Amino acid sequence: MYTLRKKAAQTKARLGTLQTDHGEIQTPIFMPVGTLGSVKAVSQDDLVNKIKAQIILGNTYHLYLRPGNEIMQAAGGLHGFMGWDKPILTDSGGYQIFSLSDIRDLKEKGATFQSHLDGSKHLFTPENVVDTQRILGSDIMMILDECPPWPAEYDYVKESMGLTHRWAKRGREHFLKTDPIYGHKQHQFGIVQGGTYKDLRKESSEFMASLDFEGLAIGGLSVGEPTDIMYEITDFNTDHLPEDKPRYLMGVGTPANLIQCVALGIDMFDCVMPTRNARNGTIFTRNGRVNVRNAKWKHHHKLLDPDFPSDLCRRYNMSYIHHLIKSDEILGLELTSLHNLTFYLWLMEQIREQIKNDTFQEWYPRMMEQVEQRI
Ligand code: PRF
Repeated sequence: MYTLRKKAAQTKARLGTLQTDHGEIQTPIFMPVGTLGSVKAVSQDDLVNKIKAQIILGNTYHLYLRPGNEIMQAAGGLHGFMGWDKPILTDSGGYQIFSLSDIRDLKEKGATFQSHLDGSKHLFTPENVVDTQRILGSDIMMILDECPPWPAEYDYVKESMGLTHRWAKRGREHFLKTDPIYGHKQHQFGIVQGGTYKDLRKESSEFMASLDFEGLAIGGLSVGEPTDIMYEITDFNTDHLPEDKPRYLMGVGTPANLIQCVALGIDMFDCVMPTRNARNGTIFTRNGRVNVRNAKWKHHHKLLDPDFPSDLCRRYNMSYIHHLIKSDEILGLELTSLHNLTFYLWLMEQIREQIKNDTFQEWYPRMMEQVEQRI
């Protein structure tokens, strides 16, 4: 499904395309997070027409608990349910079980957990998360994995990685034995674990590559470790991944993280940061981060960045945006969410242009600094 179009000369940055039955995706790409079948505060029309999202992410854990597989199948999958006809990637639920559910019990068979909604008990296995993602009809599904916390002891991470590997093999076999439900092709990505231990990362990369997934993700990073360690492990990890498969760094990150990790050979990203921060009043711009709650904006009767292609930048003075966010007005959440995602997707487009024009190498260190300024 992946075609490598170009490799940058001085960095490990790559240009490529991902082919799905719901359309082609230009990489490197950022995927807006739509956990519950909705990118929070943003409509599907705005995702397509204003943000120019090429693919969005959904979560098996949430959608399995509510509305549940029966409703999802009756709707013809997540595409039909939410009225979205572009590509969708779904995470398996492994990570969310650990971050959200109450009691969990990890066994060879799978992960038992109690719903954060009503306390009901459920079992996710490597096989049944494939089945649920068949019902969701995502274009790309993820395997069930365990993401160890940071820091974690070597022996714990090694054992956890072993479990993820055995689950990966079962998940891949089940995927290859079963068929899509709705007539469009589905792809499955493996997830490399191994914490911050390089020998484990190497072993995990080689193991996941041996199962011949359509793509490979780097999991287990951005879980609290310092940024320089996240970069170091990402850099090491991409050296051990096959060139002809897309690489997806899960749950990353800030605008600077995206730029740096493209330079380290990553093709795909997702993160709640642009949408979650938008709701707290943090917006990202090409000139740095803005906290719109800051009193300094109260008297700023001007546009923030009139040439930037978001509604917030073009039409509304900062004093008004400050007022909306301070007053918890729904429009404030909509405008900041729309803006941040527009910025993230704009940034990825810039990155692709720079790689295309052989200017990425000179451009990226400057841009990393610029986007992390506080204004
Ligand atoms: N595994 C899965 N989803 C994830 C992660 C992971 O390790 C992360 C880690 N940053 C985010 N989302 N399945």
